[in-house]
Amino acid sequence: MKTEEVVEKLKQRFPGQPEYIQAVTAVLKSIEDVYNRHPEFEATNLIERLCIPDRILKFRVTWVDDNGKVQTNNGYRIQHSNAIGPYKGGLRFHSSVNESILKFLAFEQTFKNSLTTLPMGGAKGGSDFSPRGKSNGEVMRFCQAFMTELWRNIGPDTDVPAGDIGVGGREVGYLFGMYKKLTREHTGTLTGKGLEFGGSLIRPEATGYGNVYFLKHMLETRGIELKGKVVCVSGSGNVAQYTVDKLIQEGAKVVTLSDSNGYIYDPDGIDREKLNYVMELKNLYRGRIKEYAEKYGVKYVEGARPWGEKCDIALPSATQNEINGDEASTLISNGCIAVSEGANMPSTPEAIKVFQEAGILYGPAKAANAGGVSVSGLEMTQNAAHLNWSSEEVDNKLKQIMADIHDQCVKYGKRTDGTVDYVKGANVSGFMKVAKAMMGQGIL
Ligand code: NDP
Ligand code: 2IT
Repeated sequence: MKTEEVVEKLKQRFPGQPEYIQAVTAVLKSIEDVYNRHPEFEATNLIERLCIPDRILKFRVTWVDDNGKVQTNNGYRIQHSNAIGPYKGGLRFHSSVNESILKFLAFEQTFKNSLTTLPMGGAKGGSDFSPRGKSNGEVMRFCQAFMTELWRNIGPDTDVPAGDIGVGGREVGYLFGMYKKLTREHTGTLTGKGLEFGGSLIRPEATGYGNVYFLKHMLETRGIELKGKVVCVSGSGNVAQYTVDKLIQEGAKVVTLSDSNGYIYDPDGIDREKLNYVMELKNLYRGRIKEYAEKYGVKYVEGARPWGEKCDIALPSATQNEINGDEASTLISNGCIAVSEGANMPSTPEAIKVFQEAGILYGPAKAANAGGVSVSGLEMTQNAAHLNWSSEEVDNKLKQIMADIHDQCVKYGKRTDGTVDYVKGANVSGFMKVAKAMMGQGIL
């Protein structure tokens, strides 16, 4: 297998899908050596079977807005691979959603889920509908309409959707409600549910907490403490909020947050009271991060990302390709020693190159943000067993999973000089399990 040849063929077969090609290229580059040591993989064209999703569902979602106008959106579910378990992955509701973005996310999810040590395949879905600026009623009607199409294709042992950008507890609740009504079954077919109807404690916190646990393991390899470090976080949604929460507990100082309009810089650090304000602002009033700057009298920069601010650690937690090569260079020249990805594919290939050449600690998304889907897996287990675990129990399992993921990265990514290539480690480890599972099940 030659990465360039495989990628060229995929580009021609699937034109106009840059994010998908970007994600595939990055993974193939790091697994090429290992793949070519297994001729049995090539003999079954494992690489194409791995890169091309099992199935793409695309449907129209029709709903009525508050003015009585009939609206339509595109709905999707990409079932990438169920080699190691039922399809599993989030739903994204955002105006930018298209097939390329969901294909990259479903592809990445397959390797991420493999890394979690839990039996989950990979999937992603969503819509170009954005909940931003919509009323509760509109969001509910949209979710219900979306589910009237999706429900036949999912199930607790078939495909288990969850949240992602634009899909939080509110949306999962409405989606689950309609699923339950259509199937007349109360099963764990979505994760991220409310605590009263099958949700797991610690699921809202899991991605942000998990990223900080992973970061701490990376820092430990160099004997560096998190306490007292200055951190730039981007985004201000679910992942960003609980990243800040854990960083406050750890005694680090978070100086930035952002949304798609701009970022705030708070030199005194975001403390518990300010974080509570952000959570209320974003989750209850669905306001803009600019309002933080007005309330606390700090700097707000419209239309920019926070990477120009001086920090020791950067935790991108908003969206794909949010750190480019120039921004990565600025981070390095400002003294940044670690980047750990809460968002999926937030660093461009140029940015990753800059981080790796600088020799800083760089934790790629599929390892660093795997805590979210891991606790989703734990939610599935609790639902299947009809029981609930305590916060402490779930958090301890999450800590163990993040430690195991770090161990796998070290095992497969250790360089001859003793440092760890986390990109290679995560990709090779995730890939090997999926590849072996595929080989064991025949040509499908
Ligand atoms: P939310 O919808 O809760 O928050 C997303 C945040 O990112 C918002 O602040 C949003 O700003 C900002 N954002 C979204 N799109 C853009 C954009 N194009 N440019 C700049 N800012 C943007 O989503 P999550 O916190 O759940 O997800 C954040 C990231 O983490 C995503 O990459 C997601 O795939 C990833 N992730 C999420 C997991 C989870 O469990 N939720 C698990 C693993 C990864 P605005 O309000 O202006 O749109
Ligand atoms: O990208 C991700 O891992 C998620 N959005 C979470 C998926 C899940 O099934 O919990």
